[in-house]
Amino acid sequence: MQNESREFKGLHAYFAENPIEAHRQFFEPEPGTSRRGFFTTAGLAAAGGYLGMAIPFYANMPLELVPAAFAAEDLLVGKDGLTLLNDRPINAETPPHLLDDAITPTARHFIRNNGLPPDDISSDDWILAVDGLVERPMKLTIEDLRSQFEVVSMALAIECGGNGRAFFDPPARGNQWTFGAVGCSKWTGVRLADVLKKAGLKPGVVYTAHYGADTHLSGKEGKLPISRGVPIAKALTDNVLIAFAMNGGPLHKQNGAPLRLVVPGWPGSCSQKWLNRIQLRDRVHDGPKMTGTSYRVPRYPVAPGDEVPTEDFVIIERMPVKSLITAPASGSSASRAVEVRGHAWSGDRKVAAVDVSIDFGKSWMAAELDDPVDPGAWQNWRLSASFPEAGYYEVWARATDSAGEMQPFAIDWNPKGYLNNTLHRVALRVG
Ligand SMILES: Nc1nc2c(c(=O)[nH]1)N[C@H]1C(S)=C(S)[C@@H](COP(=O)(O)O)O[C@H]1N2
Ligand SMILES: [Mo]
Repeated sequence: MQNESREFKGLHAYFAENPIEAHRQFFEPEPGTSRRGFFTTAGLAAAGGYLGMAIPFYANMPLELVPAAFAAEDLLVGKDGLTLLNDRPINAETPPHLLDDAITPTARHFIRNNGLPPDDISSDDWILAVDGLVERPMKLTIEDLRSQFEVVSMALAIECGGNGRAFFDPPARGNQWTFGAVGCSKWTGVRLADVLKKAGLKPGVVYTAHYGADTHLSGKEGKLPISRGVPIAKALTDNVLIAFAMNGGPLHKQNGAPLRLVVPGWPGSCSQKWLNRIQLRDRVHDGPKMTGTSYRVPRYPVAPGDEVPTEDFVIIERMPVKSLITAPASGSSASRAVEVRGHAWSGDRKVAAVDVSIDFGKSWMAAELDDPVDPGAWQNWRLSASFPEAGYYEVWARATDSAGEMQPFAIDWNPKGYLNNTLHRVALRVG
């Protein structure tokens, strides 16, 4: 197996497909040496940072054994209960009932990586460059950010543009996110707007370009996994943060430590992790995953399965209105009286109402809905539901935003499986 074909494949998928070949690649002694264990030339490239040491009893390993160190728990250190969707790059979502907290704990914030996180994430010598169409290009340490700008803490929601992709039919390629590629942690950092104002915008600035220190799966020098940007007006909104802390502690390594952007309400891909450069441009940014069909949808409605010419795709900006039921857990049993709870959000807008149905949408009850704790945070809601008799029920939630936009019942299909804001249904056994 060539490196090329392994490029976009997780280790588990690789072992599952061809265990004997995978084992040979990883564990056979390098030809012409007596060296045993992990570091064959080919195995080294593939093993990357997974294990990082030799296996002295290599010779005893059954041929098809996948080392237990490759289990999900070891890839998801510091995370609690996330479902691993891919191990190379690491992608993991949070089951809805584990998103019940008003503010998402760091251990429950989902992970969406396009490449490999950098190894060196020490915050002391981290540098953020601000350049392009600015009067005063800057190179800032995290200490500079802390000392030269107002430090703010805000709860801000991040949702991946592909959240809900798993429910598209015909299916869309990519991570099969169900509900949990969303989170609302409390982020601490400085406003991007303040940093850009200090740098001084030159006339003609149209768009930002964000760069991070993660590396491409191919290992090719200088090849970026992702570099996206936002229109300058969005960048100057005062809830767009350059964050160096999360929920009062450090950023998690997989969530961009030591520095990231948080652009609430827009596809998560705008929120560059391991942030080391912001460039201002006189045109729409054209970095990897900014062009073609990435994070774009057809500019007109299409029927499921339609082919759409690439030039008819437009960049996704705000995320649509959506809600999540975090209690009760789907598939659980409950008594006749239950508190139904969850969150709702609508990019750049407020949610005006969340309605809940327990009778398959025949009637709806208005949930109690909190204001966002900060502009850009999701809104928490709750409702006491009582069920007339024992049996199978579904609890449905449907949010409506300040512009009257309401979650649809059926999926609005698009080729890449973005923006699925279909209402959330939870199965419940009332006993
Ligand atoms: N440098 C970098 N930034 C990135 C990504 C990435 O792969 N590399 N993924 C983006 C995508 S697609 C999403 S949805 C969010 C997810 O943030 P999280 O992993 O902290 O939940 O990070 C964004 N920022
Ligand atoms: Mo994403």
